[in-house]
Amino acid sequence: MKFTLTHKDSLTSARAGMMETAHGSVPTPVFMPVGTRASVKSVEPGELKAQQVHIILANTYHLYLRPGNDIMEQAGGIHAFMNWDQPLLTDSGGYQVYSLSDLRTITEEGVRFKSHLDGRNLHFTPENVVDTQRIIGSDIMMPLDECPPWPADKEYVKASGEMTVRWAERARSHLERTVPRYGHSQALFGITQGGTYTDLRTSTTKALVDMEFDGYSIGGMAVGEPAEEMYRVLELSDTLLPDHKPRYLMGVGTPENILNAIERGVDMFDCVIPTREARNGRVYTRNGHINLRSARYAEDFSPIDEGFDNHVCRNYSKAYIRHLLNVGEILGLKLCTLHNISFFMWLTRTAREQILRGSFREWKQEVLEQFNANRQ
Ligand code: PRF
Repeated sequence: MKFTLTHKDSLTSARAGMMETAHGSVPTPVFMPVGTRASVKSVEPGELKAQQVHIILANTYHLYLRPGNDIMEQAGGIHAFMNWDQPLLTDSGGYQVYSLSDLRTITEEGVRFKSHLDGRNLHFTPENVVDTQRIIGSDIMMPLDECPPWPADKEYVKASGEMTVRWAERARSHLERTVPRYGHSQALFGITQGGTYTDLRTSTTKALVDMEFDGYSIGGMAVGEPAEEMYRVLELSDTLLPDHKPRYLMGVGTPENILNAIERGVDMFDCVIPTREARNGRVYTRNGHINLRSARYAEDFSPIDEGFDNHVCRNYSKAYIRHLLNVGEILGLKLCTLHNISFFMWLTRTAREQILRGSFREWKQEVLEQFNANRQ
């Protein structure tokens, strides 16, 4: 996988780049909508492209449970299965095992757990998680890792981070012993851990950088730590990660988190916020988020964000979408989802334009001031 660093901001650590994957190029910074089970809930691939989505994320844990490797392989991989012909990244499932499954035991070998669906006993290892991602056929794969909770004591985070590094090494060696199944190349990133401990974050990051992955994911963040702690870890990571590889902050975040992370050198993001919150009626505007289920919008025939140039704002009013949500029409969820995806894509796309123009810092400040002005 090729990553070209197009421009580095002179006032901040923000970067504009271009990532080339087997299914096409991705301009960075980029937001990746979440399609956990091979679907960005309620939205078709063609509609994602119309919102200028370049790359989506799916999950090894969920796809391994259902439909399972056998069906995924018969389908010819995830791109053919879901009719998405653009780049796709898979998370390794490590994080989901910790958050979803029952009775998990982590050993040096891997993680044993019970499926949250039917209680089946399952075992993920750094090797079989690579095998599953070979079968899924994602363009960018993640190694198995452990994401410790926050706070966690230092001894635990140290041992866990060291194991994540050994697991990354095993994933790397196994990758080299296997071949892509569908004729396209697949990249593998390393995931840094170490919590918010400076020395531990430094040592895991350095060890992974020495192994030369195609890119680096910053894991273990957005697990309850204060935003300032996360920003401090990003500033540290910025000094340790190579310039010429993409950097992905896993599971982040709000528009404010995203802009602050871009300022600190992050290139890629994924988060359920735009899609999950849409299904609760929360939609994003340049003046902050609003909840369309509220009765205050019952007679408001203006668009979600006046002057915001996207499909939903050009064609539908708040009153109409509020009505759809109010009576339980599924179109309501879909329009909110499309709108929020379009908003997050606008955010990272415009950040890139501003970086290229040399005006990122000023723009970011204006966007956040406007976004937070009417905070309720
Ligand atoms: N590891 C993996 N996936 C993740 C995370 C992680 O640490 C996070 C961080 N909260 C989100 N998704 N593999």
